[in-house]
Amino acid sequence: MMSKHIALKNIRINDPFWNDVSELVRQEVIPYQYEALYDRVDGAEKSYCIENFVKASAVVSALKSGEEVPVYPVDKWQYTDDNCDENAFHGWVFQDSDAYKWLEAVGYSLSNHFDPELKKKADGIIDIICSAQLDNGYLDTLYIINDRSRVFTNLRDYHELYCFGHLAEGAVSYFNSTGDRRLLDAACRFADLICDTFGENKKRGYGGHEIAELALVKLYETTGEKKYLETAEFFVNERGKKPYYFDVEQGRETTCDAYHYNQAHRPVRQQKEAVGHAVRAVYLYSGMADVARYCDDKELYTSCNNLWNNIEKRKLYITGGIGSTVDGEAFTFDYDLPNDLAYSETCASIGLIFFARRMAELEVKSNFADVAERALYNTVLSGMSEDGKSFFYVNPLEVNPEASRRDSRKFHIKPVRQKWFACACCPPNLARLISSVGEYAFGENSDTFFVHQYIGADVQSKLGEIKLKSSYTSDGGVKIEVKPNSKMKLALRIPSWCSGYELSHDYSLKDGYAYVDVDGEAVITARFDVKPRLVRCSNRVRANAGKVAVMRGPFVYCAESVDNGDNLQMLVLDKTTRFSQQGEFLIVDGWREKPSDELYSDFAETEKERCKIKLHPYYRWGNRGENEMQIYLRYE
Ligand code: FUB
Ligand code: ZN
Repeated sequence: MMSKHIALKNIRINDPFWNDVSELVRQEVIPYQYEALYDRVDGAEKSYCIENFVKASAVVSALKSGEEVPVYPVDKWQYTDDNCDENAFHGWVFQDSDAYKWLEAVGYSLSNHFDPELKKKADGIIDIICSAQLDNGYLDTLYIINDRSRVFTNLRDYHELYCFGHLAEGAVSYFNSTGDRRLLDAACRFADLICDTFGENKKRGYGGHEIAELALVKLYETTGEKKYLETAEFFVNERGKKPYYFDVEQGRETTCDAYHYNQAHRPVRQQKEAVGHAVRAVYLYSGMADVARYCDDKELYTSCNNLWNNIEKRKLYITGGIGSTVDGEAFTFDYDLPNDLAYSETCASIGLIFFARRMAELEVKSNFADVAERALYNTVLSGMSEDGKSFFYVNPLEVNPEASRRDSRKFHIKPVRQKWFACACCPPNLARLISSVGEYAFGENSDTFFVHQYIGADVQSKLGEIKLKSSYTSDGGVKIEVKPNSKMKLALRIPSWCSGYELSHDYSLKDGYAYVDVDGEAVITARFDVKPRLVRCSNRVRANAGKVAVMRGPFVYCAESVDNGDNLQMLVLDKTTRFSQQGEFLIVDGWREKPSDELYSDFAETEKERCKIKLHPYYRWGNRGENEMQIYLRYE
């Protein structure tokens, strides 16, 4: 059964938990990131983002007036003050995308809460971006500033199609909330150039970092222009064919299987296992699901399902994180989920939520929204500090600050959130996801309104008015007032973690949703049992053998040394424990082993003493200074 999410302009979020988070994004994160785009944040790594657009705009003016424009190299991933001319492009090759993601977040935020000052700032950035676009529609500051003759010559490594994707997503968001077409027109002009450049009997390329696929579909949805969908379909279908385009563009022969990192090792319809760079993967799979939907492509849908199942059943951290290794920021192999080496990039969980929504729209089954919930309430939220001023890129499940400092295999594991990153993909991604969280919560089709996430909101559905009040995150309670236009169904997801629930009305269960018939105005209440529980991980996951995790509702909990002392590995949880709650903490009984300094000795039971173990929601960890953290604990 197909469905579609509800457009943000028809949703007013009104939720005790999410109001706080989205206000933090609106009042702290968005203004902070605006300053970061202009490199005005003390102590933060420089982004050069707006600076590049300004330089590109100067190049465009110079070209228009027939002036000679210098050429600089286009052979680096990161251009720094040390390795390039001061007038050349600076930053990472995908630096433009930070501005686009920020604009996308602003678009969503304005549709929830109109703020003329913020709109003025966004309009200023849009002016600069539009002035940096070449006459033929091309818009990527690296090549505009450094070398116009080299555009689209290295699709594998350089991110022109990726930056285009973010431009298009930002433009659609901004247009939908403000009606302002300028950025949308710029995105369409770039899209037109891309459609003219790539396809059958044209360049047979596709992006090394996917996203153009899903972005072209968004442009198609917004403008109705069929060629955008056709080019998205072309990118999806062309990917991984031999000879590999990434070899062709380098003038090399294809001699063996390669490009797993880019999910281009074989045609996507033959891919069953999620491989390579995790963010790229889930962005691609999201685009595949979009194309499967609009082209009614059953075979492609089967591939999406296979890839989804591989992630959900074999490669997903309990926190909704994906990507088990820093090496290529990538998936590894089935059941390989190390806690202390995890990559689990914030962007990857965000991309997983994109994929989940598209899968749920193709076929409403609760496992999609279950996974989205896992990612949302754990890895995504942990990506941002409580004051909205610092961020995690990597979201490990176990941290020892000394290891992060001294073991190069763990240098990517930061024990405290960072102010900003030169490669700042995650913070603006977080801002756009949180500002549009309503789009992931609800769906509709011709006769059913779906509640995927229990986020309090007033929703104008085409089926009627829905007012959802939620205390889901604290006591599992939900109240839904429905004013239907005519007979309809309300479908409520039964969270997979929930062993007991009550619903005020009769219902029938299908694929994890409770369907309630609504005929006339109704108030439906539900309560999901959110009592804390112990969660077991498959014993195929080596890192977690003999250990257990604690969850309450959608939240994963962790131990931090600030509450439990150092050496969290010496804690042992009493599996018969009764949990008690102390504010945001859960208290459980357990033992603390006495340290034993002798490296090896004859076996004897380890001495231990009774203790209370204090657990904190994972998403809030690391907000009280540098300290150890551990999700999985041993138990007896
Ligand atoms: O390559 C662009 C972005 O930078 C990726 O999505 C992230 O993983 C980071 O590598
Ligand atoms: Zn990221």
